[in-house]
This record gives sequence, structure tokens and C-alpha cells, in this order.
Amino acid sequence: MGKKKLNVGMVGYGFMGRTHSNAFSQVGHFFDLPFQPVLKAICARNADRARAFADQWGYDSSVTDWRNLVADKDIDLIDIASPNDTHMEIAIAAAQAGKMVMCEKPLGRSAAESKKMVAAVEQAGVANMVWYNYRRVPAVTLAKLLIDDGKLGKIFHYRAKFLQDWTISKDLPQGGEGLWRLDVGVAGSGVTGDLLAHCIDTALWLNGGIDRVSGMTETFIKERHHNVTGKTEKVGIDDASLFLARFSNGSLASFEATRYARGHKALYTFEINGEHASIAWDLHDLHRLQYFDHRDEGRQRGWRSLHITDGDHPYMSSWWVPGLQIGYEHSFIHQAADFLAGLANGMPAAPTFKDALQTDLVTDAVLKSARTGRWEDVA
Ligand code: SOE
Repeated sequence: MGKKKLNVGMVGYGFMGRTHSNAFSQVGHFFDLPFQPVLKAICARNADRARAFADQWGYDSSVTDWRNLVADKDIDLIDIASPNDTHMEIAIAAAQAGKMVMCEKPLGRSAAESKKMVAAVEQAGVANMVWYNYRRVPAVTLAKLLIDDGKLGKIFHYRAKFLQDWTISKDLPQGGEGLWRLDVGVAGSGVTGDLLAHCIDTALWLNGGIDRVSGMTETFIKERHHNVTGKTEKVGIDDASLFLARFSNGSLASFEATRYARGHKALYTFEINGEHASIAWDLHDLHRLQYFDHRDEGRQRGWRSLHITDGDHPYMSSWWVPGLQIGYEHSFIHQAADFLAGLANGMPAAPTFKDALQTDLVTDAVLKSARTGRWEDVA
């Protein structure tokens, strides 16, 4: 039976425009789905580069105004991979035009923006999803299955960190292409909405809701040259953000994200300690899950390093033969696969906009706590 074509209009051709385009290009090769994504049009401000991107990735056409994608009756799905300050306007317009909407994380620059986006997709009744890709690294998905199976028992501790070092130089400007994450007007916040958001999304999925947080942020470099205004301007983002949290299930947590951890480029790790067992995961070794089970026979008890490449591991039967690893880009392909499967079976794949709003409610509470110096409830 022929597959139904699903025409994609992509907004943004940066790092995330590439990961998403790759996901839509590859997904049909490896997953048997009733929908076949078609790279219909790419939108970006620079016409020459948009055309070059279209040629390189196989898009039918390129445009410089996202409104053209929204108005195009041939486009079924708008995927937003442009900077954070564009997410809300595009998502709402796309939903109102009846398009499915996918959006790069974080959903909005604040929970207030995200709430409007949730309202728009729910009112329009259109399929929606946010690209929190790390959920679909097979080792992380396996962690979810083990927790849901009760292997860890009652959970006591959740510990996560995401470390980078790319903004340490005081000579690095803020604003503009590649550097908009340093511009608070565009990004909304610094590492809190960028890196911590990943840690929070995974944590909410694995360990349930967060009730209260106590946060601390710092901006180490107070002023930077602004590429758009040409002036030296105050830096409004947080360079580092740490918080303690209490989960609804009674467990205690610590989270840390920074762009000032010299030597670390993208070290996302988490560890979860339960009554019977613990698990740990590390993005630099993403195909492994560390597992310790206290119920093992004493003389053999110890941390096991599980190589998540076998056919009975999540997603792996769709890839190569057992023992051969996959990588970062596959997490996006898995997300596209689950989104398309959700369209077919009527069970929307998570995180939907509504799920992702929960992450923004936590990041808002962390930033509020950092300002007030007090514990804050998550709204
Ligand atoms: C920031 O450097 C960044 O690219 C994030 O924006 C991504 O979401 C993360 O996965 C890797 O780091």
C-alpha cells in the first residue's frame, strides 16, 4: 500500500534545521510508517543560503518569509527550528492555518509564551510535538522502561548536569547568527532554557513532576559586544544555573548546567538512585546504560555497563546488526518516527506542546528562585 505523503515546511537552517531535515529524510528508510515526509520548502532569511540549503538537503523550494509556508496549502506540517524569539508567532499562525506543528526546544522563551502556544494547537486540534531528542536515545528510553517496570523501586535521588565551555572568552560577542543564545531578548534565558531544559524534560519523563525548586544563577561576563546593535551591551542571560528540587514522588534532586566548565563540550549526564537499583547515563557514551542492582548475588554485585545495541533494546531492531552503535542524530530520527506513528494510531507522541510547557514552568520557577533567593513552587 502506498504511503501518505506529509509535506514539511522547515523554518531555520542552522544546527537544528539540519538535525530535523536529516530526521525527516532518513525516517522512512528505517521505520515502516504509513506516512512519508517530503521536504517541501525551507525558509530562512538569506535567500542565497536558503536556496543552497534546499539543494543540499533536497527541499523542493526555498522562501525567505515563514508566512509563505503557513499560507501554502500544500504544506501539512510546519517545523520550527529557528531562534527562540520566533517560536510563538510561527507556531500560533501555523496552528491557526490548520498545520501540524513541531517546534525545537524550549517551546517558548517563558511559560507565558508556551501557554499561548498550547492554547493555539489545542484550539486548532492540530498534531504537535517539541524536539526534546534525548528521550529517544535508546539507552535513555531503556532507563524509562526499567523505572516503569519497578526495577529501581522507590526513587530517592535524581542528579543531572549538562556542561559546556564555549562562551568562556570575554571576546565572544552576543547576538546574531550562531550567537543568539547569548542574547536574552532572543533566547529568553541562558543555560536554564537551553541546557537545563533538556535535563528537566528527561527528569519529568523519568521521575514525574517537580513541586519546588531552589535555584542559583550567575552571569560571569557582564557585558559583551552585540553583533546586531554594534554596541557593547549588558549580558542578560544566565551563564550557569544550578538548582535543588523536590519531586512529587518524594525524591530529592540536584541539577546543574553551565557554559563555563572548561574541557566539557556537551556532557549531559544523569544518575538515579532507587531502593533496589541505580542507573546512570552519559551523553559521551550514549549507547551505554550503567546499571547497579542490589538484588544481584553478593559476590557478583557491581555496576553493569549495558551496551544498548541489541535487537530487543528500544529502537535498535530498526538499525544495524546487534553490537553496532548508533549516535546523536538517531535520537531525532526516532522522534520523527514516533510522531508519524502517533499520527497513524491516534496516540500523540510526547512531548506534546502541553508536556513541554511543564519544563518551562520549572525553568521559570528556577529563574524566579535565583532572583528571590527563596524556594519557589512550580506553578
Ligand atoms: C547548545 O550549545 C546546544 O546546541 C543546545 O542548544 C542543544 O539543545 C543541545 O542538545 C546541545 O547544545
